[in-house]
Amino acid sequence: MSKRALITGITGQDGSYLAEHLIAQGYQVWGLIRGQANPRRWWVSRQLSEVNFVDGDLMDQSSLVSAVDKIQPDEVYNLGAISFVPMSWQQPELVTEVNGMGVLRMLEAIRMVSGLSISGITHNSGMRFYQASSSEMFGKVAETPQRETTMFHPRSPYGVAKAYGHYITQNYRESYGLFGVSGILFNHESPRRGAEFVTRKISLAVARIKLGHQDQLRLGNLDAVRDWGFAGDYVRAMHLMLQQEQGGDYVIGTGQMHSIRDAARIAFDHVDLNWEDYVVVDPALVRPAEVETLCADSRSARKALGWEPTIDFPDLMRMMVDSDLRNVSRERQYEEMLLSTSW
Ligand code: NAP
Ligand code: G4F
Repeated sequence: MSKRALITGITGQDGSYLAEHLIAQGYQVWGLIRGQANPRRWWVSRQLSEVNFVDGDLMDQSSLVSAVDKIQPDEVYNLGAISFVPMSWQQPELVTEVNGMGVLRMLEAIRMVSGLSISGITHNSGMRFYQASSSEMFGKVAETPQRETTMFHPRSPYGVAKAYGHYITQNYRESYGLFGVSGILFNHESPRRGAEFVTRKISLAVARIKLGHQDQLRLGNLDAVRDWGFAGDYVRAMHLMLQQEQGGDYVIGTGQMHSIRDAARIAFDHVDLNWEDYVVVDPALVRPAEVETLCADSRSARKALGWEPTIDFPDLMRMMVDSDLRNVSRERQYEEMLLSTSW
């Protein structure tokens, strides 16, 4: 019998890489999909025809109970969230509902369906749960690098909601003996990254500028520093965390720090352009409270999981620029075809 996995956030960057990885490991993969006609469902089906879908929303408790009851998953990966940090100042209540309360709702669905109760603590049995915690919880960092025991000081409503999700996962582990894991993942990127995040915003702009579709790139704080890795590497770590003997917390990152300025320089260099000729600082893109630096100390996770990243940041940026050069030139060819067609 193959193992069954339920993934929330299947239409996102990590959901797609994780689904691919689990299918390759022989899993039957189910993706929770929300909305009446989610347009990204089509994209996932085209990329991964083996993925099964079940309707549900992290805002809706009964839909999560139905999904868990129907699938009876061995492993639940809760990746669904509003993941763009600036949105959490614009819609703090919604972000808290999805990213914070959504975790509680998923834990409750697992507890109800698998019959866990306080009086009958059963250790490490039943469904295993992965929560997508975030380095954004460290915020105004108490020490560098950050590890599992570093104090949290979130700087955005997003970070605060993620901290709630993190603690409630720990609490269900301690209260009900649920096999719950929090992966405290540092920034991870890929050609599938949303265009609102800074690395993809840069790679897309570099491709468009190189191919003559754009003439400048507007960015916010160039001095912010992140520990960026490749999403394909990080989903392997998620899976490994659920294969351990017991639940726990794991910090995952590369331990390498780069600034936004470095990211722009690497990407423009790759197409033989000078970043300073194109990047414009736009104060409107600077955040009300910034996370200035992040850097992971993932020694404990590497030792426990036997995990290592395979792609460094300069290669990752170059991979993303190459992919966007292909995307932009395909779009251009399509536009030219449309223009040249006489209907
Ligand atoms: P992403 O690309 O933005 O994907 C987010 C996913 O969440 C989408 O599939 C979206 O589905 C889904 N979602 C949004 N609202 C939902 C709701 N109400 N109910 C159910 N699903 C909902 O994010 P990602 O980069 O893959 O990140 C995955 C998870 O890891 C997120 O929880 C994120 O906060 C966390 N994380 C990410 C990073 C990183 O660097 N990427 C680092 C640390 C933690 P729709 O198609 O329906 O919108
Ligand atoms: O790419 P970002 O938007 O990612 P951010 O805020 O670090 O959040 C990502 O990583 C978190 C893990 O630490 C996840 F939990 C979260 O879901 C998400 O995946 O911004 C990175 C940095 C920030 O300091 C920001 O101020 O880039 C700076 N930045 C400068 N100019 C910009 C821009 N960010 C964006 N998105 N757009 C800009 O123009």
